[in-house]
Amino acid sequence: PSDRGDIAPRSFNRLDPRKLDQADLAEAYDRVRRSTEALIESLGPEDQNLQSMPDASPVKWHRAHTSWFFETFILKPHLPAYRPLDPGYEYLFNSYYNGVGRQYPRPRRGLISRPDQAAVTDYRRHVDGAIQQLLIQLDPPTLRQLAPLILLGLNHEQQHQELIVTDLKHAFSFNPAHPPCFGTRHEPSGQNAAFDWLGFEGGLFEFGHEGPAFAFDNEMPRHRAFLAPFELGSQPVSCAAYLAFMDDGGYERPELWLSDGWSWRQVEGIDAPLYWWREDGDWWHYSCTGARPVDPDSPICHLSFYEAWAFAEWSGARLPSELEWEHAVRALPIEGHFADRRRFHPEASAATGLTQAYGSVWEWTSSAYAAYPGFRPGKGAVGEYNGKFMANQMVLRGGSCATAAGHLRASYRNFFHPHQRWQFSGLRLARSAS
Ligand code: AVJ
Ligand code: FE
Repeated sequence: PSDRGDIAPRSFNRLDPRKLDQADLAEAYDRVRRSTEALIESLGPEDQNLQSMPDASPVKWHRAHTSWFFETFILKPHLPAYRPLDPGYEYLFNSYYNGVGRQYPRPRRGLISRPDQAAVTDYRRHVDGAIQQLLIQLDPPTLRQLAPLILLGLNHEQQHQELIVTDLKHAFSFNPAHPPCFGTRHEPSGQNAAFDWLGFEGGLFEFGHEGPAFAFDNEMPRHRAFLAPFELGSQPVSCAAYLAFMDDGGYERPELWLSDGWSWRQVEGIDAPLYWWREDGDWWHYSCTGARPVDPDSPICHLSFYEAWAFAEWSGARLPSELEWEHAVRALPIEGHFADRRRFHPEASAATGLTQAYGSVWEWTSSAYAAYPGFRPGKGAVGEYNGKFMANQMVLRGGSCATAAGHLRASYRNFFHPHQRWQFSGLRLARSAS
């Protein structure tokens, strides 16, 4: 299957970018770009233009914007002979980089029928050709300098692969026929091992990314922090546990909720996870493979931070801090249920110990998304990538069933606003050791 490009390369994110030669970079680039196209292979032009809410973007826009990223940050500054395919794309496909210029308003991206799907495919090919040309032309020292930026472009594309899945799932959920959007197989999920509490000793530990391999700037600098002894749930919270919270009036009891969460629940009329509905007394949900009965053993997902927090409160526990999470998973291999399994829905796991830390569902933490001590965003427009979002969002850890394999690591910090729940977001319980 590797010739279809649908298995994401695992290695380039684990190596020192300065040790990647021209052929390594060309291969990594080619495989990541082709894996985007393999993901959307079965989608038609109408599918690719849907935008269901201001937070989400059309598939077609994601395909163009990821190309724009390479064009803006690599081709225009570093390939003198580069000619943009269309000068208007600079404005149209700029997401949020004020240092590059003004941007077409995000909530109206679904109104752009032209460039059409075929024109966006041409744009991707144009950029791909120019990148491959740049890789051939540059001398090895210049290539070594550019390699971190190329890896940023590839990791950016992997992030947008996940957004393609979550954004189109959101759009398709409005279709009363519940057509499948992604995922080639649906299998019964099996049973979980028994839930367990796992203990961790406290102490002074190091956090954040270390070493030469790729990481985003928000995972640095590496720094020390103190943890009190704590315990973590052995597995992500299951649908069965969440149903018990719902049956116990979890959505009707303000004492379980944060004030902002309770207001959000009331204003939005929230009484179940996103994509859930009741049919003849049973809970169903829209999954990427279509309408399914809720499976009690699979991890709960599509929760907001507010719902995760209320559930933890109801359980007599709490959410882990992002540093507790990082410390607990540090020694684990980076394996799990990622997008390469093409299931696009979390499943039960019979494994014991600390399970499903990576993949399956993003885990909300109690940590506000903020700069690590000494953090400085990079210079220039590309410095807007992560740093300027460090207010009013919460950190999620571990990746999901829609994250590209090879994209994650222990120090990886995802972030969303506390009310947002269209990502594959769930939780794992924590408690302070007595
Ligand atoms: C880290 C997932 C919150 O969705 O804006 C995409 C990823 N950054 N392009 C986002 C991202 C730049 C980012 N999240
Ligand atoms: Fe982006």
